[in-house]
Amino acid sequence: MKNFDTIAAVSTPQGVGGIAVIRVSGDRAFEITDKVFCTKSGKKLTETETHKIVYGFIKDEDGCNIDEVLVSKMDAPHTFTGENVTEISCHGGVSVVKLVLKELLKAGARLAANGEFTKRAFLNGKIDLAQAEAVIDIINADSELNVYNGENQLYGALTDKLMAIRNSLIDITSDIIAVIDYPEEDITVENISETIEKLKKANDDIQLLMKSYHTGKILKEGAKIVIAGKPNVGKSSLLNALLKENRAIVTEIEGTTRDVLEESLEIDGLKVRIMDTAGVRTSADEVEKIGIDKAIENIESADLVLFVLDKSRELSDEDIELMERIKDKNAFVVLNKSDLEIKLSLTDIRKHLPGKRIFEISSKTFDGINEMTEAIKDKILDGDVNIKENVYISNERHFEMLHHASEHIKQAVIDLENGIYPDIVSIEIENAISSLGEITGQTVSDEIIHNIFAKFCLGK
Ligand SMILES: Nc1nc2c(ncn2[C@@H]2O[C@H](COP(=O)(O)OP(=O)(O)O)[C@@H](O)[C@H]2O)c(=O)[nH]1
Ligand SMILES: [Mg+2]
Repeated sequence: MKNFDTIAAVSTPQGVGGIAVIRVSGDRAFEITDKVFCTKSGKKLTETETHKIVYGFIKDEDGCNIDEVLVSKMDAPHTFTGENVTEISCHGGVSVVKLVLKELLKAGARLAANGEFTKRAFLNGKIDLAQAEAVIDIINADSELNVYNGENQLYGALTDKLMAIRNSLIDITSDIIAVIDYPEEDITVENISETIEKLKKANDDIQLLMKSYHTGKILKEGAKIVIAGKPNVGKSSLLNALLKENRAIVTEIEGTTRDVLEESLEIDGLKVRIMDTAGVRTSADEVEKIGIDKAIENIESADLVLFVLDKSRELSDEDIELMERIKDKNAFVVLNKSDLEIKLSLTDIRKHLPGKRIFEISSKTFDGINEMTEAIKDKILDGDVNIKENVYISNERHFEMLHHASEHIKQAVIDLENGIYPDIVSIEIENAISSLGEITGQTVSDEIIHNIFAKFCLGK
């Protein structure tokens, strides 16, 4: 454990609540807390067993009671920060909390900076950088599946995978260094092809992690689902049906929705961002035209398009034009108004959009909505049913570092195949190792560490 000063901060959110927790961490955590905390028996925290909860009062300098509290006493190193920690649970009023913290600061603690508790956990070797970043992800997660991903990363699932790759690269480097050190032991063709195979395997493992970034990003940011179709097919009604509330304005007047309306929704723990767009048609109205252009832009960048058709009307040129646009996109065909008489021919739709899944729904009676919602989730997660158990790259910094590592390994393979000197090859591999180390924090600069923890809020 490194020797830092003792810090304190409120770890629960600002505002009024039943209780609030103030955390104190550092060598002098017990001694400082003892200065402001009194128990009935007079027993000090310094004399209390570790990992016990003690009842008592926080008092000010004049000996007046500030609050009735419970203090958790935890000895280093079995704490979040790896240091001595006390956690004071007091009543969750804004002024009470302020007073308790003020007394702790007077008693010798320093107010913690943003993320300083987690930073200490990292600096004291309790967690690595990827795990520290998982703490931010868990705190910021706004969907259930994203919480699971953060927890898996926090418990080391990503670290373990990175370490395995890193260790294999270290083995390869030592093989190569042996060749450099003992050139008299000739490098055989078998040796080289074996090394190349090992490097390719390491690269495959990295590629697998990089591929998981697509899902990781969707878990974190939510998938973008765009509802598209010509006017009056029931796009806004579908948004409302999915949200189970009247969010978008629905009328029988064509061109009602002129802007893009975005709403978030959780499907079985998966966050999706659903956009209702202006109906695509040729319009003379300037404002509607802008809305239509935006709709088209959103169709282009969607993770999934819900292409809505009105089942009670025959296909029009506008429908067919839109079908052309979404033909090669990830899209479902949604035949809305299934409660009305059918005028649409499925064969015609299949002719224009072969292979696309077709759902028959009614935004009025909600028929078929649940089946479609489930299918949306499956489609977005690409049929992956083990989301809760797996770990997905969800951080752009991690993705970039994996990319660097992969490039260095690929270069090492090319060099070996071209008979380049082993010392040059080993530099490539070392660069790959150091890129992986930037994810876990083994080779990262102070500046990056600073930037990561600055993103935390106070008390974390
Ligand atoms: N019968 C029936 N009418 C619907 C259904 N969905 C929408 N509508 C009606 O169709 C009209 C256009 O709906 P709206 O959601 O504004 O369409 P948008 O222009 O595509 O957004 C409105 O009068 C809705 O009440 C449905 O499933 N069944
Ligand atoms: Mg609309």
